[in-house]
Amino acid sequence: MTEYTTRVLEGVRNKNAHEPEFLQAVQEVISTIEPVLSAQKKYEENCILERITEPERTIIFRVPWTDDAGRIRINRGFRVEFNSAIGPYKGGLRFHPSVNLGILKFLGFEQVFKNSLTTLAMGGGKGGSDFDPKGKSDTEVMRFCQSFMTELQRHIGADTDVPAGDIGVGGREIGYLFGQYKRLRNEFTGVLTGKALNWGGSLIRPEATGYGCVYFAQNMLATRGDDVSGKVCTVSGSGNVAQYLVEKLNQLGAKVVTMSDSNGTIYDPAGIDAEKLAWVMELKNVRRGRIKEYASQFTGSQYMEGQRPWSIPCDCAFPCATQNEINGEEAAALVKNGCKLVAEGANMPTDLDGISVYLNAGILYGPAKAANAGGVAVSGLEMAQNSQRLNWTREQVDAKLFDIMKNIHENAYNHAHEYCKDCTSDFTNYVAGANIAGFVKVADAMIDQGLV
Ligand code: NDP
Ligand code: 2IT
Repeated sequence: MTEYTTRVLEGVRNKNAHEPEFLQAVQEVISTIEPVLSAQKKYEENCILERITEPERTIIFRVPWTDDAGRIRINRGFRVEFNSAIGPYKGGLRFHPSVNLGILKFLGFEQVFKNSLTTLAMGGGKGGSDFDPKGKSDTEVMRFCQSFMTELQRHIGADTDVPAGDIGVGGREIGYLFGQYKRLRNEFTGVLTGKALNWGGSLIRPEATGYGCVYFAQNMLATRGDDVSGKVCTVSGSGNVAQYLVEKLNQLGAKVVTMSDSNGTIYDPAGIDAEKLAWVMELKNVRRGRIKEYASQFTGSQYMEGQRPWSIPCDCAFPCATQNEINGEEAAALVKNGCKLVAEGANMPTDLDGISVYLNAGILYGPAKAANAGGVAVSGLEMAQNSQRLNWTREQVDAKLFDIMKNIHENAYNHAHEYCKDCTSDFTNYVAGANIAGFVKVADAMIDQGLV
């Protein structure tokens, strides 16, 4: 660490001591972009690190609603508008009981660099609530969303801040949120992404994060003359990202042997093929059931209560559930069992120890802000279609997503090889490459726009 980065990190730690996930995300970025900070003094002279680690604006609000029994419930709502140097704030909303300011600041901070990598004009933001949609009726979810949007609407807009989905926020929630925005503002605009196709959504948006993550993995494998066909893959999660990631892996001839939820993991050595995946989609999206039921449905599979998938031997691992779901020991187990690639569909699923394990082992490691950027990239394409009042075809959007992921890989690869001493003809430090590439674009825009 240099004097500058040590000082900034110390300051961030002092100011945000009670936000461990935010500190983790900041430490990962600051410790890897040092080569560019040393080469280009303008960033230090303009106090870019001090500024980029402070959200431009944080909104915290009360969300009152009534449940089906008529009882009054109160949740806390948030929107962290982190950085608008390269475009309107853009990023998802998370509804989960674990949500707090520190978690949304980590997600908003990551989003700044991720959105920069997409090549589209989007700043970074994130929001959500400690509301738990599990076990709630549709009408309860609707009343909650309406109350949440009643406050949020005064802070967002198609050219200001454009939220989308994340954990616990899918098509149903985006629908209720959009309906309330339109009612209060009397405007039909692209203020949210992830909309349904019949009222302004984009084809491929639901698929985009999962598909994009597999495209990124393919690009990494290609640097070693390899591809995913025939690979045994472990996947965590069974939500939006995991489902479409499994779909794409199946299409490309890989075999996926695990999926999970917050209660446990199912292991199916025969592979979760297209037919079984269709059953999982119905289970999770329509019946809103638990992954445990898979083991009773499909013989030869087993349910591992309270366990994550990382002890199962695989060639490639795709964490698609949540932050810090792979620690140092689990990363070491993956490597020991022969895993050659980790591509992150979730945000910050590997902790700092786990990342060191991957880098020391020299495996192909695609960090979240590069590997899962396909979701927000297609959100950017949804915004473009809304502005044009036109809809592109499935093939057009998928081709653009494919090119964007190729571009992100190339950009991260080139920045890694330009700046990082540990890169060789056979090893690329994509963590540093993605962080540096994402940082430079935002930092230069901040300098251009003066001290704001
Ligand atoms: P969903 O709500 O659709 O699915 C989340 C999945 O992760 C569920 O299987 C859920 O299990 C599991 N999960 C959630 N929290 C935990 C936890 N604390 N421990 C273990 N498992 C958990 O969300 P998404 O698929 O949209 O999001 C998954 C990840 O991908 C998140 O990290 C998100 O930030 C990231 N991401 C999402 C994008 C998108 O476009 N949706 C874009 C880029 C990243 P359960 O049902 O038990 O809660
Ligand atoms: O983490 C993410 O990139 C998302 N949840 C998607 C954000 C978006 O605006 O589509």
